[in-house]
Amino acid sequence: MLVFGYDPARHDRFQNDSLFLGSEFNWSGVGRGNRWAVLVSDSYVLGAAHSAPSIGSTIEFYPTNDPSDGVVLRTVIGAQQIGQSDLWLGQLDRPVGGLGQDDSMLSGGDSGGPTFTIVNGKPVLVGIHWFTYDDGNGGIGSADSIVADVSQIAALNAAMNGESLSLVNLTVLAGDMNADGVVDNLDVGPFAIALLDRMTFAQAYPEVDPDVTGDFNGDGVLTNSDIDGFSRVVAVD
Ligand SMILES: [Ca+2]
Ligand SMILES: [Ca+2]
Repeated sequence: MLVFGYDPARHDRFQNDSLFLGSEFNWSGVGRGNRWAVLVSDSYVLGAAHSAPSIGSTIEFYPTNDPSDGVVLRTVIGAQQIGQSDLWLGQLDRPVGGLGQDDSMLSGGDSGGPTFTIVNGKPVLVGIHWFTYDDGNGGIGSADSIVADVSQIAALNAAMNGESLSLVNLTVLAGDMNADGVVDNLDVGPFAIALLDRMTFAQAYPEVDPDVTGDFNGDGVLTNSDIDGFSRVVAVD
């Protein structure tokens, strides 16, 4: 992955710089050893098979963003490639206990590095940077995987000896304008703000796309024509 305008102070959490743009989040599950490895459960990590940590190697995890503030060390004791993909699942010698949960990292030279998106204010893992062997034009190419492929999820869970991935439901709840998971009277105010002042709404509810959550007539935008539909779901709930 190429980060335009890359600046270690802003983009590399291991620099422990106050400018780091992810400083508000917990990156404790993004580990590194001789290769990247990101936690997906208490004792399993994901990476790229072509650039995976070797068996017996040590993975370092940092409970805070500060690499000088203590380190948690674990050893890779097992690994397997998921199907024919470049997705790699590694097993640690013992659970990390409380690390991980919300993590992210962007870096250059990053095979095995994770990609995240923010859902409900927390980073959610969406991909591992890996290598594709066939670009469809007779060559080879590099791309991000998307972990949320159904067959890969099943294969990962089956290989984790009773541990499992925590999946996030990205289904949009129509009318949940304040993103609290329910549609009720508390959504009336935000709905009105979205209609009248998009800038204010975006600042108050950055995780909500009003043209998706507030679109009740299916034309892809929130307008006064959606008031009737919104009123019905609020009244029902
Ligand atoms: Ca709501
Ligand atoms: Ca609409």
